[in-house]
Amino acid sequence: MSGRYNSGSLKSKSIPSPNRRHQSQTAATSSSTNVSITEQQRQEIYEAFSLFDLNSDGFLDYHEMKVAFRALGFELTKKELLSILETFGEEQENGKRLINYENFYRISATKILERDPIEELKRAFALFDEDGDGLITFDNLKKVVEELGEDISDEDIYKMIDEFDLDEDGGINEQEFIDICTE
Ligand SMILES: [Ca+2]
Ligand SMILES: [Ca+2]
Ligand SMILES: [Ca+2]
Repeated sequence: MSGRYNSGSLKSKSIPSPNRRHQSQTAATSSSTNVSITEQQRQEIYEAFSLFDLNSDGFLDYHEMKVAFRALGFELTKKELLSILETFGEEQENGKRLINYENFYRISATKILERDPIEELKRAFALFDEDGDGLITFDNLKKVVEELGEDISDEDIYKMIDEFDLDEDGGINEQEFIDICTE
C-alpha cells in the first residue's frame, strides 16, 4: 500500500503534544537504549502511556499498565504484568509498585521489535476494516480517507480497492492485504 494509507498516518493525527516532563524522560531513554524503533512507534508508546496514566501521576499501576499495553496491541497475562511490576516497578510509600515511563518505554520497545510483521499487517488491516466483516470495502476506505482529511476522489478510492482486490469480490480481504504488502 502507498505510504499515505498506512496505519501510521491514521494514528499520527491523534498524538497529543508531549509535556515537558515526558519530553525530557524520552530524550534520556532514547539515548540510553540500543533498540531502534521508529519515531512513529516511539510516539505510539508515549501516547499509550499518557493516555492510560489515568490519574496523571507519571506512573502506571497494574490496571493502567494492562490497558496501555493493550493499546499497543499486547495482551499480557496477569502473571506477566505482575512480573514486570516485580522487576521494574518502583515501590511507593503505600507499598504499591508502579512503572515509570522509561521502563514502560523500554519494555514496549522490546516487545515491538519482537513483533511478527504478519501480525502487524493484521492489526493494520483491522484498522481499515472498521466494521470487522473481514473485507475492506469502498465505505471502509472512504471513511479512513475522510478521517485523515485527505483529498482523494471516489474514483481514486475505487481504483485503490481494485488494485488490491485480486479475487475481484469488490473488497480487500486480509490475505489480499498481506499479499500486496509483503510482495
Ligand atoms: Ca498513574
Ligand atoms: Ca468491512
Ligand atoms: Ca477481494
